[in-house]
Amino acid sequence: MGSTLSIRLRITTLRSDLRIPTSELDETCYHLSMTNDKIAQTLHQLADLLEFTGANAFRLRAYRNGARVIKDLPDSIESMLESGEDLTKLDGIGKGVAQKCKELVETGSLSQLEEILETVPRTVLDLLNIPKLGPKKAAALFNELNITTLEQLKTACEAQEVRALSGFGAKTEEQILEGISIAAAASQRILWSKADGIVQQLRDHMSHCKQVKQIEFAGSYRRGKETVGDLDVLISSKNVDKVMDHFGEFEGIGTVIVRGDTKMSVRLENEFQIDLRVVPDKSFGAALLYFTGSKEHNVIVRGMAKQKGLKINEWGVYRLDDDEWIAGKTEADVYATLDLPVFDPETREARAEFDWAKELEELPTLIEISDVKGDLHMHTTATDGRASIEEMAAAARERGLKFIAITDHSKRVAMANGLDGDRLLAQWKEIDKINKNATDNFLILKGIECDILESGEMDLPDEVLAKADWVIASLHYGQQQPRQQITDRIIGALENPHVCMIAHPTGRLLNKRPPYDVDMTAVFQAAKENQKLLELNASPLRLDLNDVHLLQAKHYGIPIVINTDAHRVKGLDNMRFGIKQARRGCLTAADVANSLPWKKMQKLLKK
Ligand code: DGT
Ligand code: CA
Ligand code: CA
Ligand code: ZN
Repeated sequence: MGSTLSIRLRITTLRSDLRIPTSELDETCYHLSMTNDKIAQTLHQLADLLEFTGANAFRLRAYRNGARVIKDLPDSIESMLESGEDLTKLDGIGKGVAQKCKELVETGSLSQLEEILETVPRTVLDLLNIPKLGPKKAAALFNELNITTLEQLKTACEAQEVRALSGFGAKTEEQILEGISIAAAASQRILWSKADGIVQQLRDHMSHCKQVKQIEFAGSYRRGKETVGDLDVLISSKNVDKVMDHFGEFEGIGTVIVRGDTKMSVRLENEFQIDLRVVPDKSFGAALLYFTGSKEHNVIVRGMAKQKGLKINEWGVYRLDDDEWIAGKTEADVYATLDLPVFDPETREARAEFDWAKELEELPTLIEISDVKGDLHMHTTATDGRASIEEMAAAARERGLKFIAITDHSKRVAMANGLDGDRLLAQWKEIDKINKNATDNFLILKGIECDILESGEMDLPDEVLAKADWVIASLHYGQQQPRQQITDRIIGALENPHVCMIAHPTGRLLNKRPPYDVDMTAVFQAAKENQKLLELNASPLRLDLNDVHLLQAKHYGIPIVINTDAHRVKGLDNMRFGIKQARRGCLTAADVANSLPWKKMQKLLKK
């Protein structure tokens, strides 16, 4: 461990010397770097595909563990290899994984992966998106029934062929059928965080094209929707051809669907679609407004234009009587013709924004990441986290936070080594000690993420919870219970005097698991009555509460706490996804409890 740490430190200092400003890179020799995330993703994909070939489990585990380690590394594999570091010195990286990393960095691909893809089509990976269908079962479907797509699987289930396989049954077949629609949706819409990764790469790629005057990423991505169906890229330029040529060279493009005079659509190798529009500079604002949407927002904008004797489309604003172009260069110009302010893209859903414009002097200032002072949900090595209390605290300080709460799991979550009362009290002693030794005002709260048991009781006794600074209640088990039972469990937790907040209140996992059946109106009422807080979990997989619930909670006057639920140091960076979602819920800093210092935040609670 000691040696790993010293290597990491040395490389960090090395790297800053090595770093070359992107602008200095020659366009022709420039290629997208092989990021740690991309390496990890490729290793995962290799392991997943190997499953279908019946490769031995030990190797698969090595690739998956390696991928996890690489995702957590503070330094890039690429620069480590560049400076001749031996990757196998890192914990959890063996010869095989190190070799794969080298091949990926040097060639941009893996020959083994290419080989497998000749016999196993990539579409089988969609099967892995079916909830409760593990890799082993997915492989059996492929090997024994030759199923390679979700559609084929649906047909086979309907013909009752699946239940005949060993290890399957009528019940499994039913669950698979139910899960297929979730998996189908998952292969169509990607998480915002993933879209954001593509956006950064594409922005970088297009920055090397001199003909690009302005570039913006519109559509649901710009509105910050939690999942994105396709990406809408908008560019202003005088040279459409050169821009489209350069766009066509973006790494990862599988097929060009169409290329016209102003529009070009491509599909990436993973099927994700990108639409590009190239417009003249004087239309950029009009096009940006148009392609940002939402459709509902645009409908109202067009209606207002008509009433003023104007017409709006992606090219500009025109007078209806003589068809004269009057505006279009910026969004502000276009909105101004309707006496409207420039709405934050996250609010353009035709929900509250037009009322605000009518009733308020100024639009509300939505919450920003710099408003956040504390993060009140995170895990450590005591349970399923990967960093110690002190490491999490140091990382939170680096990110400008003033306080955090350590909230490891309670004992019911046995697979995460959840804490019983004794271990928890021991952890709190340690926190007291760390706080005492701190030389700044940074505060670590003694917290717990306590499970709401299937019976409705709390997983830890009241006398333990009473000693906490901060108690989160979560419902991880019994999520299939009927609506009333789940609602009662959550309300029961809200009525417990020691509970401060309900975490991820609807339990959804985007593209993976629908929310549990819960009466949110009853939950809001109980939270209000008991003066409790509700979480906006910032994990890009959860984003729970959703935008509509956030706006409802705001109307009830329930303070929201935006937390990362970090299980590793880097997880703290997920705060920005929570902020996006909060803005979609039209929250201002005043609506968000952890924009207050802890002393003031505490006063929001009855306790
Ligand atoms: P997505 O891609 O499903 O996540 O959602 P959006 O909102 O990005 O939808 P998309 O890609 O179909 O279109 C991007 C924006 O372009 C949309 O928000 C509004 C605008 N737009 C697209 N098609 C139409 C249309 O037929 N009428 C109007 N008024 N606007 C449209
Ligand atoms: Ca879109
Ligand atoms: Ca589109
Ligand atoms: Zn948690």
